[in-house]
Amino acid sequence: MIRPFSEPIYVTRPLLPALDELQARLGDVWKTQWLTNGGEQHEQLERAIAARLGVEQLSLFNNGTIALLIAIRALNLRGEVITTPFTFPATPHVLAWAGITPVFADIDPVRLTIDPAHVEALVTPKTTAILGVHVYGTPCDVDALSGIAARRGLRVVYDGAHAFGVRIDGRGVGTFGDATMFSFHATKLFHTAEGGAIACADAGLRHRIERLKNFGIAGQEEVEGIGLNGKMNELQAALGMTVLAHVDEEVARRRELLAIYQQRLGRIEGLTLMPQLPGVESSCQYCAVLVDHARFGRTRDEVHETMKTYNVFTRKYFYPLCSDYESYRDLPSARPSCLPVARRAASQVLCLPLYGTLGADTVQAICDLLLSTRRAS
Ligand code: T4K
Repeated sequence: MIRPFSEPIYVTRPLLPALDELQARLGDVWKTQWLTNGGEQHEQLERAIAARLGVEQLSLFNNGTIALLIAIRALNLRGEVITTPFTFPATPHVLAWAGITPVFADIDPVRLTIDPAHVEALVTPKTTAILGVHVYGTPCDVDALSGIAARRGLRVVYDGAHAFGVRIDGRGVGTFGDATMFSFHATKLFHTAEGGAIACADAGLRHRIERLKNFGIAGQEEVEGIGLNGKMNELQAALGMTVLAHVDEEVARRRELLAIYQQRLGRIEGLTLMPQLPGVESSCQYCAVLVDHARFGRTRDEVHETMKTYNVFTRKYFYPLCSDYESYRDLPSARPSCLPVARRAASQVLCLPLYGTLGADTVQAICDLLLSTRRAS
């Protein structure tokens, strides 16, 4: 018999190093009396993350959303940008905040990322860029997207909120396209409670990004461009340095747990786990499973609700589709008939609990519970 868990099990929990490790770093911050505007912790973290991600230029931010907003501004994107509806609201919202119309393209049925086969037909004279999302850390088809961009004279920007540490054939995912955003929110593999970064290859772009994230200030008596405040502070950076020291252990634990999910659920009729693409090193950010009602015997929503009654809080990342939000649903590209693959994914997806402190036994019990939902009447 399956019993409810005594404590709630969430989709994720933040990596929290021992408090004294953080205290030691905070002691250093206190000594400097320097709390923000690019202090020592910030500098250390920026260097450490650039090295870790294998990117040339990296700029830290107070969160991923502002980072993406600033990158879009620094690239001077306008008009229309082709993006995916299968994402967190931040992705289309930054476009809309920048006065850009998001144009939704359908997604690839395996990767669940923007489908290059649908992108080209959506290009118009107003299109300035493609904004892909590496959903759950599965990279977009970066080669196909850069091919389209080169042919049509477009920029490519990636929302890599889930893709910390992802590599494609050994190359950091942040080296593809013109710029890539990473999120360091508490729910991410690597985090600074709230935080983010933009990676890019072009030093000139980095310079514009740095300026725009600090109000456009070029000197004490000079302001260039209409900037915002996107700075990461020293407390966030100190937390980041402490967390970074433990990311490898966290990834190793998550890999073990993902292997259990794979072994227990990988061959079950009606369940599809996200693919491990050849040559791709994963971020182990989420454990997403697609539940096919006809073949599994239960809908995704039934599984979600049943698991909740056992104290397991799975999440429907990403339902509803962004194209169904009130702000976007009247756009021509938001028509449901244009986005059949994304609609199916949004109706089937469930993110299962995945974090380093989740025990292997708990994952086994979560699998027992999920599989038992088939038999429950
Ligand atoms: N692009 C994409 C593709 C994204 O997924 C995101 C963010 C962004 C852009 C924007 O990046 P940021 O501006 O956030 O840097 C969470 C996160 O808040 C959000 O960052 C993330 N994606 C999204 C996928 O998940 P919610 O509304 O689901 O969070 P919440 O508060 O329900 O947390 C989920 C679970 O995590 C909780 O049930 C328990 C656990 N949790 C959460 C927090 C905040 C903790 O254990 N401790 C915590 O401190 O959005």
